[in-house]
Formats: sequence, C-alpha cells, structure tokens
Amino acid sequence: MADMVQEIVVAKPVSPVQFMIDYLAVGSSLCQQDKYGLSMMRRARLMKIFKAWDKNQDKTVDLKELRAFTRKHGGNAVTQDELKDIFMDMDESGDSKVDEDEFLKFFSLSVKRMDDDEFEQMIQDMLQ
Ligand SMILES: [Ca+2]
Repeated sequence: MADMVQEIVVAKPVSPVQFMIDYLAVGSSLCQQDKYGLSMMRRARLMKIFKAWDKNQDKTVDLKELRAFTRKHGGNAVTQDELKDIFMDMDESGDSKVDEDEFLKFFSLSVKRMDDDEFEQMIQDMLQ
C-alpha cells in the first residue's frame, strides 16, 4: 500500500482512482498512465483496435479504412454521415488522417468512466 501511494505521488496519474484500481489488479508497470489518463494496459488494448483499423499499416487511419472496418464488423448501427462525424471528431488536426495520438486522445475521453469490465467488453465488441 505504501508503494502504491508512493507511485501516485511520483507518477501523478491523470486518474488517481483508476490508477489505484489498476495497481491492485495488474500491478505497478501496467497501471502507469499516459498524458490522457490511459493506463498502459488500456493503451495496449486500444492500440489493437487502431492496428485493426489501419489496414495499410501506415500508422494513420483514414475514413476509407474506418468505413471498411465498420462494414466488415456489421457496422449498420452507424450511418455514413455519423461515421464521418466520428472521424472528424477524432481527426483533430484536420488532415483527413487519424494518427495514434488523436485516436488515443479520442478514446481516452470515451473510456474514462468505464470500469475495466465495461472497457474490455467494448474492446471485444469492436474486435469481433
Ligand atoms: Ca492507414
């Protein structure tokens, strides 16, 4: 416990509560958070999705790739217009490409209030 408190003081995580939960669940190294408050564990899981989207592996996702992915994964839940809106939300720099940073920033907001079960369920749903 003293170790954990020590690490919080040193690491100053964006989400201290999540940090504590992760610390107890997965240990010291995987609970470290990036600047968006994502733990290394969540970050790694999200990057799996990013890689699944990034079909041509150029480390960015364009709208075509996102479309192809949602189509393949039964993405009738969102319309083309909605998908474009989501894409534009992610594409902060407006260069029609979503890079890892933009992707992680976007998802860090959506997953902030999820507990680990909800988070894992979302990942599973998206990778199905
Ligand atoms: Ca790409």
